[in-house]
Amino acid sequence: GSELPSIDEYVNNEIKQNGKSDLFGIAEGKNVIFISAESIQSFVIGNTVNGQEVTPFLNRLVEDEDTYYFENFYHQTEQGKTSDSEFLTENSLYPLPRGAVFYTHAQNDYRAMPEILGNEGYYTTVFHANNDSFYNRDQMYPNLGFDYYYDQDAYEVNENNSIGWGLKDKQFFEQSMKYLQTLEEPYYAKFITLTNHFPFELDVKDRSIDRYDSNSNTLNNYFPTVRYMDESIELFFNQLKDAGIYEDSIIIIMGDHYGISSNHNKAMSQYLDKEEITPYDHVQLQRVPLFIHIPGHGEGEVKSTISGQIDMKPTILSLLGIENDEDIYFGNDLFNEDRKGYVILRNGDYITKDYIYTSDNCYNFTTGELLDETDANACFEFTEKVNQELSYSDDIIYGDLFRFVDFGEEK
Ligand code: GP9
Ligand code: MN
Repeated sequence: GSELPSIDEYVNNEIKQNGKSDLFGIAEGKNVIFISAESIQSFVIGNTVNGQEVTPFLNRLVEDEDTYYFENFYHQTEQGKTSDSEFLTENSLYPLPRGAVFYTHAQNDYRAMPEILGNEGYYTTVFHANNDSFYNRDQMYPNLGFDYYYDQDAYEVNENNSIGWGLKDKQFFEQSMKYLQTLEEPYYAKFITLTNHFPFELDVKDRSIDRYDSNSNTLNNYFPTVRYMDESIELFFNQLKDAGIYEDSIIIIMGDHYGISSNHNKAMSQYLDKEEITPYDHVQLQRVPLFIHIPGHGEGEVKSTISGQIDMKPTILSLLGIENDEDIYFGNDLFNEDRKGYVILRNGDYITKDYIYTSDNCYNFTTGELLDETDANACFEFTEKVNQELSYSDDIIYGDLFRFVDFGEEK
């Protein structure tokens, strides 16, 4: 493995951006309400099933003048699924190629966003109606600097208000409000939804749209549960407005990882009206929605920036006007034009504005066309950087390298 000084040098030269974005500090002192949206993929946004919109609320949010919607935003998770997406978001480091870093490296030193925010006077907390030891969160959250975790014990859960993995999302948001209203501002509050989880079970009375019709029950069931989540988030927005929290907050909604695996490619190709799901299509299906909603901002738009979960920490800190120059991380501020120009999936695939690299092939990003060897050369040039970046991130975790650095904060 590498030593920290060489990693630091690499990050300074290759990853860190020059200057600040125009949005630096635009949300200074505001609450951050972060919704980790279970298993939602971008292909449902703006799409229909049986002639009905799948996500009417989120579709309106895409168009909202206070929202930035990122249409080329990729999840970068592996086996640790939700916990990997949390790890990426809080640390701007990659999760591990195997297993869940939340389980295997929960005792490491990190320099996570909750800790940084805590040093800036923020109260930091997670809301999620599951057992606190699931994914080792009871160990990992305090280590990442979270002040408190409202786990399943904070909620009234019974047979009527739960399905599948537990408390239904509408109940989850509603029951969270009484806690949210007592938090000292400013706060960073992460809400992790649960209902839109494989195998996408939902009571008939909670289904606002019909299931799809294909050979995959998983895909068929997916649409009504995605719609249910869309409605839950809409209700939550209304509750935030009613409670007077909305104006003092920015609201971020991010998909955590895919919901429909490649086992369902046949049904997926039917739904998307394609002959087959190519390796290119498979990579494009790893896009998850990212909404950054800044009440009163008025300048929101749809962004095509090639981006991923690794970018969340630098982006949020920049919006809040927090300098973090000494830190070591692998993402970029989404609103700063000076970006490294590629996003890496955890299996080594990567995406640039021109290319998609997957299983030793390169495709034209826009057309999906497979490139021959000559045309692919410019694409293959990224491979070395990509592997270097992943292995540096892994070295930090395997070697617990941050225990050797004082990032200048008080502990
Ligand atoms: C578990 C929930 C779902 O608490 O976050 O985890 P997943 O199976 O999606 O990784
Ligand atoms: Mn998940």
